[in-house]
Amino acid sequence: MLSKTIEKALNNQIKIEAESSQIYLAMACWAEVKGLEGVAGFMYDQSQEERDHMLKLVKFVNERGGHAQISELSAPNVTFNSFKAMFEKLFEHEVFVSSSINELVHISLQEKDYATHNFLQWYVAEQIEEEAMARTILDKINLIGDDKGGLYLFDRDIQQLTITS
Ligand code: OFO
Repeated sequence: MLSKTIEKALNNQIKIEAESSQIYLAMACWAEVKGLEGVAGFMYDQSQEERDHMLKLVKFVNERGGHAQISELSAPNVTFNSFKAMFEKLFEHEVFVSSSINELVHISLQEKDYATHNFLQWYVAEQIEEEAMARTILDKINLIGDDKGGLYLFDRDIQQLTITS
């Protein structure tokens, strides 16, 4: 059984994962209309992964005697100044998600909820991977700079960077 404190904290994370999915979906659309099919495909996959993260939390909350809340979401950014700016946002967002997961882990220990603590370890591991992937992408984008040919190759290769969860 979840305490009210844990239920509220998990529901907050459900909203964050849902917003992450929307943020990456908006990035996918922007990349697609800009003609970068590889980047768009990568962002569609990221968006789907975030939805899966959300659903995993939804099921956990409901199975543990709580009630998962499906709430209104903040509208994401739909345009970006550059691909570099877009991937900087992605990286910043993943760092934000990691800190939110860390806070959840902290609350689960305070509440002595070891089942939730155990459940959250999957998210801790996932965030390490996602931050690393976002950092790798940023490094590559920084190397490319404004080179159009580099961006073309990057668009071709980015799908291989997808880390499955
Ligand atoms: Fe990439 O954020 Fe979910 O966990």
